[in-house]
Amino acid sequence: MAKQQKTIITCAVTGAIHTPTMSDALPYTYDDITTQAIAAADAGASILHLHARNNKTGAPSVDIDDFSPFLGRIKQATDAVINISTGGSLTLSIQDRIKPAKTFSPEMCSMNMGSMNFSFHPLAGRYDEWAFDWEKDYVEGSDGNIFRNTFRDIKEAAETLAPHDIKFEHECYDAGHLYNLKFCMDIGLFKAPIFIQFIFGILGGIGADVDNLVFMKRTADKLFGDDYRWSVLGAGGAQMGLAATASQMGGHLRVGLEDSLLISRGALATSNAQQVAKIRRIVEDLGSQVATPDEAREILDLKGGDRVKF
Ligand code: KMH
Ligand code: ZN
Repeated sequence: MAKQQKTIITCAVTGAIHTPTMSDALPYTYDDITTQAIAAADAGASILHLHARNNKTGAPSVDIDDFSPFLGRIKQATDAVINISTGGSLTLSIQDRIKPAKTFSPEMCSMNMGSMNFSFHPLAGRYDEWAFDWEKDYVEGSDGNIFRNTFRDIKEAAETLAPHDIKFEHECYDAGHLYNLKFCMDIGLFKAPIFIQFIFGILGGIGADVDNLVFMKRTADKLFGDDYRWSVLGAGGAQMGLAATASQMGGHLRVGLEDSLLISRGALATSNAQQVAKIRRIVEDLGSQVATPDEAREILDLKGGDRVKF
């Protein structure tokens, strides 16, 4: 019988969607991002997907100086694969967004596969008071966001980062993004095995249900055959259910406070590690095993933690 593949847990620690008002658990200082990332790795995450934020206000940042204070500390304390976002701040140019990956040459970074509406403005209605000045406008104003990832942007990002031998987490928010990815592979921008993150439940992308997961997986099978590995991210309350379903379907999964602030419907998570521990327990209870960082490196064909620049 074929050996069962282990499940890779990615933890997306802070992101650029949620704001400090929404949860006391959302890490944004350098120290909190460091501590929570290490705890998430200890709990079973073999990949840490990282964004930076302003240390004082929690505003999303792509400033190199906002990454440096935590990248080295996380690397020293864990063996986890570091994945640096090239997505966001969502409204910045691709040139600004890829600077952290270009500077630090991590084992992985995100690569968003299409332009889209990307909004979380409905969240604004839940809060009367905000901890920081920037938050209200940022959240409310996201109804005017275009998350720009044109073919030209993707080409520029891929070509700029190619010398770094970084494995991309291809963020696909809808079926068209899979076709964009196929086109980019056909013109030689990305080589197999590619790693696709199927994303469900972002306002602007495909909805969060199992039917859509099966559809995205079937479409990817058709386009990429054996040339891809895959993982699932469900936004908000869909996070745990879709993650568990993905592991049962032979895929990998992503949790973390970037994607959901909840531990169960209606209850805020106390930390990233709490979400990782929960999904690990579910995966193991259902008879699968979670991958160690080195197993994740093997499954995804990564360059190795000794070839990063931080
Ligand atoms: N926030 C997620 C829905 C990125 O960092 O490039 C997608 C994401 C994008 O993680
Ligand atoms: Zn991200």
